[in-house]
Formats: sequence, structure tokens, C-alpha cells
Amino acid sequence: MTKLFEPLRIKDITFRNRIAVSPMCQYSSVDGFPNEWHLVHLGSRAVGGAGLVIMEATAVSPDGRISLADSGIYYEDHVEPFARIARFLKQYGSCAGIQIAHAGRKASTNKPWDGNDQIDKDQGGWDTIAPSALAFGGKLEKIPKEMTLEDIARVQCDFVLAAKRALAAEFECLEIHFAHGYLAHEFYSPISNKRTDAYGGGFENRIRFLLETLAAVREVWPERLPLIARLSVQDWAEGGVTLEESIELIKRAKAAGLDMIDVSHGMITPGENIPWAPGMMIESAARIRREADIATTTSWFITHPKQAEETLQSSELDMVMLGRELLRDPYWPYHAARELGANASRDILPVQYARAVE
Ligand code: 536
Repeated sequence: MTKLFEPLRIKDITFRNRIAVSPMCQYSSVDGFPNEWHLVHLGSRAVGGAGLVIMEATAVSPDGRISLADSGIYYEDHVEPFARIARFLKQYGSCAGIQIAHAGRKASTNKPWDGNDQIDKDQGGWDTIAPSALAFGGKLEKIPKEMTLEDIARVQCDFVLAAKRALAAEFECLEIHFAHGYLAHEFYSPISNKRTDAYGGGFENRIRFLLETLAAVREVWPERLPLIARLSVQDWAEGGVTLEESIELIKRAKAAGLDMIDVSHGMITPGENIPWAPGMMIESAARIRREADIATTTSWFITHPKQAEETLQSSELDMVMLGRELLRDPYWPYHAARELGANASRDILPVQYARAVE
């Protein structure tokens, strides 16, 4: 049996295989609400056979959106349209996951295909917040407001409320966004955090926001359901976070109730030098798996079935996350099962299709 198609159990959830759909921003919402686009986009990937489908970075508050078109889970009225999607994903055999996020100083931007630059207040943009009053740079010139302790408590409360709504929306896997230069990563990285209070300075202080938020979310996210964090484990810039620090943070996150780490990287400053390459995070992820002893997944240019299988076998990762390759081919899990000779191929497709194709 291939490892890719071996079911994975975390807590009370059994994923039918080890293929996850990475959370991918669609910039297709209005006022946070998911719609037909999200149902078809995510639903297709459940029909295609993924074990876990994670809804895109979904803002915990309106000002936590990257753009006006981000999805959000900050109203009670958001719950039902999300639930419709979660139910569909589960009906076709996938675990329904959602990523909750706050964009911090990288909020208030135009969609990528509309320039990706920051929007002024008079054009529908908004004031941004961050641990320190430092702009990201490049096209993101807006200087965020330095968060007060009240702001910190409020955002943490927003994460908790978002987790409660995700549960009400029948999601069964929750991922907290601690990566890609957004708010939590801005606390973690010395590049963006210049605070002199309990939330800035040394490692202990820079990880405080992340660990407190995680612990608060765990309180409301049931023990029986998996909780994941996507973490930028290294910054590709001088003075950024290091893999060694991240391993220590992940050990503590595990003690605070984290079930799986989703290994990502960087995007904290436009000045970084990213060594893009196939499977670029696999080695770091494998080291994290060994040293922090926690279920581990990663993404970034995992594209071929044999590469995915080999990643699970030799690096002992628990799951692979695919983003772009699953955009190219929603039936990647089905095609991978055929290519790897896994018996699962017929079981993957829903009965409506399986009766007609092998
Ligand atoms: C990184 N991005 C991550 C995002 C949204 C914007 C882009 C997120 O975490 N919400 C990325 C870079 C290149 C290709 C795909 C994703």
C-alpha cells in the first residue's frame, strides 16, 4: 500500500488519505461571505479525492482581511454559508477544514490581479494594526498602528469567536494562520516586532501572542478535533526567525494543544531572498517532525505523485499539502492513485463518476 493513500487519524478524525488542499485565497467574497465560487472550487477538490480540504485564509475581523474580497467569519450570519460548504465537502469524503487569519500590516490591499497594492482609506481601505508601527515595504507602504494591550486582547478574542463559528459551521479541522508575514508572524519575527513590552524583544516575548492565541482557541475548539497551525518557520532575511527557534516554539505549541504543524516560510519583508525549488520546505519539515515530535505537513512545490509518496516515506511527514497543482488538476488524488497503483483509485471518485470510469 502506498503511504499517500493510507488513512491518517488525528484525534477523532480519520482522513481518507494524506493529501490536503492548501488554504488558497480566492479573493472572491463580498463582506466575508463565501459563495458559489467557494462551493464549486472547494467542492471540486473533495470530489477529486483530497483527504482534507482547507478553506482559504478567513479573516477573524473585517480589518484582518488582506483585501475587501477575502472570506471572513466575523458575523454570526457567516456561519450558514460556510456550513453549506463544509457539509458538501464531508458528503464527498473529505474532512472540512478552515484557516482563520488576521492580515496585520499586510491588510487593506487590492486583489493580486488588481495590483496588490495597499488601498487608501478614501478608496475603501482601512487603518491597519501590527505589533509595531512599521510598514511592510515595497507596494505595502501603509504604516500600521502599534497595537495596545487592549488591541491584542481584542484580536485574540476575535480568533476565539472565529473558532467557535467554525465549529458551528460544522468544520472538523481548524488551522490558525501563523505564517506569511501576517499578524501572528509579525509578532514572532524580530523584523516586524520592535516592541519593548511583554509581547516583544526576546524569543519568549515574541512567541507570547502566538501561544496565548493558540491556547485560547484550543479552549473552544474541541479536544476531539484536529488543530493545526501554519507557521513561517524561517525568514529568508537577516535578523528574521530561525528554524531552531521555530522548533522550540513548535514544542511549546504542542504542549499548548497543537495537533499538527503546517510548515511554511517567510513573506515577512519584501527584502527576502527565497530559494524557490521543488519541495523546498520538505527538509525543514522533516527536521521539525524529528525534533519536535509532532504530526507534520508541508506544501510548496509538491507536484508529482511519486515526489509526494517519497516525501511521506523518507521524510516521515504525515500529510502533504498541495496548492497550485490541485488548481491545475482537481482530480490529482485520483490520478495519483492510478499512477502509484494504489487500490484506492476506484474508491476515491463519488459513485456518480466511479460507475462510469475506472
Ligand atoms: C503566498 N501568499 C499567501 C497568502 C496570500 C497571498 C499569497 C496567504 O497566506 N493568505 C503565496 C505566494 C506565492 C504563491 C502562492 C502563495
